[in-house]
Amino acid sequence: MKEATLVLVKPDGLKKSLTGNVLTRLSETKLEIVAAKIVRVDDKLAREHYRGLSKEPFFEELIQYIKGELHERKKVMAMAYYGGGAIRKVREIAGGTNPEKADSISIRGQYGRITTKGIYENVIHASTDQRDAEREIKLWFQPDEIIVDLYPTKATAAEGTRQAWA
Ligand code: IDP
Ligand code: MG
Repeated sequence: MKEATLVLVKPDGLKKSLTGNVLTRLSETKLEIVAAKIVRVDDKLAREHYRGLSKEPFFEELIQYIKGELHERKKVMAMAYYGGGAIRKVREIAGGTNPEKADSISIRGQYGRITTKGIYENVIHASTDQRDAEREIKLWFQPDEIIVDLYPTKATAAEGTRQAWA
């Protein structure tokens, strides 16, 4: 079954010019990129994206990290990848959460690091399961920014957008 997954190149990945490397590695999956953009992450988006981790001791640092406050460019690249087994395939190439423990040929194993302050700079985000993927893609993208119909939408009168997530 075809499914979609959210991929973020995090601020450390952009600062280190790793976008090309990440895209090349992900092209091994033969999945299709169906949405892509560069985003300046505000506090609301950061907290909503990582809301499941709000009780973790590293939460505030994580919010700072994803907003780009630890890297000079405050930006993230957001993409949706689409195809059979997309979530698992991308997670596999991304590697484990802890970049020091991640498979050494995974993206996180190759390019990630733990800072002296203990922040896991692990280059990319990848959705964990279908529920997370849907929640995250709807958070980062509007329906008309994605070239396939992933989830139900409704018409909207809001200025500038024709469709909203149902
Ligand atoms: P995931 O990104 O592999 O799905 P999550 O547990 O969802 O891992 O955590 C989200 C992000 O929070 C991680 O990618 C990493 O940047 C950060 N993080 C997770 N666990 C730790 C930790 O123990 N210390 C510091 N940062 C962490
Ligand atoms: Mg996660």
